[in-house]
Amino acid sequence: MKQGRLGAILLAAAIAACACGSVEPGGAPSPSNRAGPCALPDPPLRDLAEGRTIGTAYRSSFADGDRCYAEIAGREFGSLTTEIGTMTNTVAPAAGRFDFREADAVADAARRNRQDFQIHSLIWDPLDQQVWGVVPEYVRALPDAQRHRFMTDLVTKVVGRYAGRASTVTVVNEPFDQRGTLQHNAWWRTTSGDQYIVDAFRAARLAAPTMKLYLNEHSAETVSDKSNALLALAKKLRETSVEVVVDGRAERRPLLDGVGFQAHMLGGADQQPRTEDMRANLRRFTDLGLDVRFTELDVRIPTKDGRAGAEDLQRQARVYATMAGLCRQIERCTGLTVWGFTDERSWITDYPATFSGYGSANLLDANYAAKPAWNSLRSALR
Ligand code: 9MR
Repeated sequence: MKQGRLGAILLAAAIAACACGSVEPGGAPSPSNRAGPCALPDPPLRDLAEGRTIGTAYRSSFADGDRCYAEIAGREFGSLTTEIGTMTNTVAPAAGRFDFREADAVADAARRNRQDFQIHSLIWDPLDQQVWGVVPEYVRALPDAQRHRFMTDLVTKVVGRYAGRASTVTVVNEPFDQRGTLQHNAWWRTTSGDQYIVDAFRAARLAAPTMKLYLNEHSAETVSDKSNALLALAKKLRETSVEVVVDGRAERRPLLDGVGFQAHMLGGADQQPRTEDMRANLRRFTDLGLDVRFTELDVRIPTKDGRAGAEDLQRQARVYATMAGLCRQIERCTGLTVWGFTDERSWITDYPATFSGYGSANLLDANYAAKPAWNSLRSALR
């Protein structure tokens, strides 16, 4: 929903009248003051998930002029993840120029709210979404060896900058196609094989030895050709180690700590994978001593003129609860990150052509009111 001038005036009036739990400048949000348009039931979501972090993707530009976005993100979630802040085109928009404003803004918001900070999708080149320009043209134009050097430098710079601030980084995102073949993208072409992945992880480990390093993939929640390939790569990275210095002592650490399963789920009738199938798949990864996490959870459902029906909203609520319940059952599941929390600000509604006939994927509606999914997720975490 785009804000017109009238919308902006109404929003400003709502903010002026808003008595909702306030985020003091430089302070943590107050969960006790929960009246007003940004209110949600007590206790905050982040307090329900014992031993696990329930986080959200975050964009600082969404927070500007939208008090409920900033307030709910700060109050309800235990972690903030850069939605775009650590993408190549955001941090390295032009040759020789780095721009950390967005990533710093997310890190600062997390610090103010006493949240975990996670960085995301460093080495990623989505072949099916080249229009997004995640890998800028000047990077594509580099000869392979120079692009490889650029890649390791980028990882070193970004991970090094947030060492001690970010708990976690998804170093490589979506390396495989659906058949489990490595995508022949701009990063792959630097080594014509999986060596670029090993090199990116090595650079990350050296830049921040104690940061949790994750490999991230979509549509790999159940056993499939793709998740088989992901498992083999995860095993290789887990079995490869590098010498680092931690607390003044030299030690060897494996290149991989965890695997992120994006969990962009579908909530239409008969569209959900069986929980047992997901559990069996995730166990294969935790058996390697790896953590797992749902890193981009959302559940898109059929919509007509942007509206979802009651049955689909209920089914969506069950999918969110299933994913939370599944994570609770798996000891090494560190939690989940929702890929946005309101239908007002969601990549699903931002790109309607990609998900024609689907939408309404988030926990709160476009007015920040709780959908059935919000309540079912809370119940599943208790
Ligand atoms: O949600 C993100 C969207 O706003 C950006 O335009 C896009 C390109 O930077 O990236 C989206 O996030 C993606 C994530 O980083 C990786 N998995 C798929 C997500 C949705 O495309």
